[in-house]
Amino acid sequence: MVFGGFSAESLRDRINDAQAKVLVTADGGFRRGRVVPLKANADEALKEAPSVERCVVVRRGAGLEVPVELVTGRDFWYHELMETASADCPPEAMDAEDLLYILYTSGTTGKPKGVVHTTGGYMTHVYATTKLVFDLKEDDVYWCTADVGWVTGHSYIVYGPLSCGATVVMYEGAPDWPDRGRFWQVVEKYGVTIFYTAPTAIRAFMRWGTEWPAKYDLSTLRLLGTVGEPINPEAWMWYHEHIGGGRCPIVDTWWQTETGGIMITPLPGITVTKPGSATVPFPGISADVLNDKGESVRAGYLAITRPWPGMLRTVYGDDERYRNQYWSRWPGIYFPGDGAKLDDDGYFTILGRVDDVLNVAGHRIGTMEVESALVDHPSVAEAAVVGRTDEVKGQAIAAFVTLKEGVQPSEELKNELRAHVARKIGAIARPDDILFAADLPKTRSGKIMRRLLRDLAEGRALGDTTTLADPAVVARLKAEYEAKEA
Ligand code: 7RM
Repeated sequence: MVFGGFSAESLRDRINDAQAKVLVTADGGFRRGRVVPLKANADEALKEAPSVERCVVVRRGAGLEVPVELVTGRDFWYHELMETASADCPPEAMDAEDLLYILYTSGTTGKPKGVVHTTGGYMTHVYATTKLVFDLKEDDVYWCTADVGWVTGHSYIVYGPLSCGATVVMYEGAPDWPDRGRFWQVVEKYGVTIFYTAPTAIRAFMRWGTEWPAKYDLSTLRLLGTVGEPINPEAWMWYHEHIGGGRCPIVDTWWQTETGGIMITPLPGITVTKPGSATVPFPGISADVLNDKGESVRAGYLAITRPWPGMLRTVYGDDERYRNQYWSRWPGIYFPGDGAKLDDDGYFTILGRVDDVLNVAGHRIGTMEVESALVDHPSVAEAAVVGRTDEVKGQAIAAFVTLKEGVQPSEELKNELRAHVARKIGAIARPDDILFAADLPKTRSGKIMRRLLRDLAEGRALGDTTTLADPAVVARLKAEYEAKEA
């Protein structure tokens, strides 16, 4: 499964890594009143994805007019195949450890990791967590606003709720189209009782003002959830009051593509919540906060100390990367890549990534992926990408770029580079800030000092600069960055 907003190149790379034989896509989809040409995008990817033998195209339906080219012998309309298919389709018996799906997620290198989930453990995990974390009952109407292309959609729109037999709202589109009341209109229309979304969305709703939710009847809601990034207490309180009417518990759920399902979360009616804390591990999950030596501490790295049913089984085709990335910091203990605090009550507060992975509006993006896309442009010599705090998105992408000899910096070039990244990866990775730099701050061994670039992007005082090869470089950059802000 690949997120529909990814570029043709991202799709192609994922197909090639997985050596997929069949691609299922649609003619198009809708977003903000526009048509997204999914099949045309897939065609672009298929030009360099020779493993694909067949492509099945779902007709999205009424109102969608998008030209589609079918390659004879390779491409088939789904509805035509179904006309002649037998109605009798016995389910295939699977081994618990058979591969269920591969989902790509960003890591610390330029190459996304193919996270492997299997049939038995994953489904057990998402079934149990959907039922207990969302306190799912027969007459609930459950809505998770994620896109099915991400893990939240896989686990908590598709596999979890459907294995529970839940009534699920699936929504295709944006939260502000045709207007900013869209989500609340949907809640009212379908009588949604359980609502699960991301903090970045809540912060956008806060900006848009309370008049939007106030227009609709939200009294059917009884439980709210968040996922994807830390939720600041202010957003938590706003969500509680203006969406939950002060009566709905909020479950702040911490987990990852790799964990398959929810790991740290309150249980409604059982766990006393604290705004900003994901609270305690789900029953059966063992978590701790450790330092480099593997000692329990109050602030350090989040660690999962025992295996769990939904854990990833490997990185597809790369067992070595799997071992190195997740199991090598401490023997036998899983390292998720997040920092965390633990308080006297055993409550966890997740502090965010401790590696070169950004979390932009709840989407995981590797700084190296964006850097690779930038240096792929003919005008770019070198690029360094860091995250900076953004009030709504959590993090924004700041890129420091040095240009090749003879290339002049300009506004047009900035826009071209932004568009280039969107074309290479997808619109979610488009840099917010681009700063042309004469040079990047490096250590004497030539490593780019991202720490200093982060300080610059955040407008903070610069940390220790004594290991720099040339301290003048960063002083110049600081002046340039401040000039840009002014
Ligand atoms: C489900 C999902 C995983 C990363 C993870 C964290 C961050 C997710 C929370 C959170 C604080 C939360 N999968 N994260 N949930 N941080 N509180 N409740 O998001 O693979 O795309 O991202 O997201 O940094 O490592 S993901």
